[in-house]
Amino acid sequence: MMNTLRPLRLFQLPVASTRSSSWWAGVPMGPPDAILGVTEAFKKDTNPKKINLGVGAYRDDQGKPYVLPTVKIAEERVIKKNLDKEYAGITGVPEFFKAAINLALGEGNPWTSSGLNATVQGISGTGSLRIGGAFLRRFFPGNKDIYLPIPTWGNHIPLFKDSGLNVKTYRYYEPKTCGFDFQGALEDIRKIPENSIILLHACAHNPTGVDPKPEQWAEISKLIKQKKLFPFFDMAYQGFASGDMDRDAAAVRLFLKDGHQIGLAQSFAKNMGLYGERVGAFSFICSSKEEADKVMSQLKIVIRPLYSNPPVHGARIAAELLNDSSLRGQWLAEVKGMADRVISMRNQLKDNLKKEGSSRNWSHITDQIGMFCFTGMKPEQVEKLMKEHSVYLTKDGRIAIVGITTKNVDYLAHAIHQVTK
Ligand code: IK2
Repeated sequence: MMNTLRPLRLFQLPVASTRSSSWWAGVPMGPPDAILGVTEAFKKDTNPKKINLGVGAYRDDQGKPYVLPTVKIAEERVIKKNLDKEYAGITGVPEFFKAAINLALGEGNPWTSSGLNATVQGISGTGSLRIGGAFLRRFFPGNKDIYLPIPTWGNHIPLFKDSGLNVKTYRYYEPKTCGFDFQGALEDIRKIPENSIILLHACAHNPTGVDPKPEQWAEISKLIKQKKLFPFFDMAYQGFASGDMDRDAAAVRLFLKDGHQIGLAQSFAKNMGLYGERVGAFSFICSSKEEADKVMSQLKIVIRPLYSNPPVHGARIAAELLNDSSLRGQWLAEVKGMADRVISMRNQLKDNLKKEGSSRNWSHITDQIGMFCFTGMKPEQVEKLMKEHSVYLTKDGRIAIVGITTKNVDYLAHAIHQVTK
């Protein structure tokens, strides 16, 4: 005889009587994240040759996540100190955020030495940008419009919208040359109404890998000054572009020398490999110490209801690294090593495409800088690359060069040639 008894449910969930009575019935399904969604698709692929060039996270030449040796040493030192786990202040770990802004502006720089900076620890680059966005929403005396380059890091748009700013754009990238659209950028910046905010990638522009040349930066700075715009720098890749911290911070320092007051978000995700530790800083450089003190007091009021105070562990590691001159020297060499590996992978990819017989001009692979290359591949070519070759990247044709290794570069060049020939 068939047993008609239902299995006994020990933990029965309360069931809403009708669908529409649920609080969340009206919540629509959201799309996967444009960048992190690529990793989800990659994980599901069973092809042993698969390559993930979606997210910008550095891999060593074995394709493995890389913990910098100096970060390991710094972390061991932090652990040996046997510190307590009390809350940091609202602004974070002072030894960290003071060293962070000096790394950006240079040791002994006139701005921090005169107390003109209001600097706080942020939750990596994203959280630091968000602090800036929230503060500008509340206090920016202009029109609350922020102009972003097209294209820009995908998260900038929702981040500034959610901060309550009006997101607008200016031309930046020229698809025909896969390079910087200098004239387009100048034309658009000229049209921006006075007293607006303009977002600038300090170096290694994401997603294009295209940066203005020093003389172009000089002209952009002059124009932004003339137009009375507020420059907000996002510096997520200091050291990662050229391997040299000072060179990568040149645009930020040039703007300050030109007399701008700036906003600056810093991330230590890439240059220290502290991705998940969420280490960053946000600063305003003000016109007087008194003004900086007032701004600082309001930054605390912005942060307190957001997350109260930031996590301490990663910031302590970064502080150890930045404040010990010998460890710092070793760290700088490691950053240079990462940047050099990226440059070497760019060269190998370009050479292998040539060997494959590609007649296309791939010089932008080596002209562009930083973690990413904006290949110029069309969405249908990207689709084919993923479906037929298991090479994963974002739909805009961006590849994270940091995911290329000496072992997969041949396969990658072959796959790119197949979809672009
Ligand atoms: N700003 C820019 C320009 C960034 O590129 C990033 C990091 N993006 O990395 C992910 C990717 O594009 O694949 C950030 C800010 C913020 O990074 P984080 O919050 O990790 O420091």
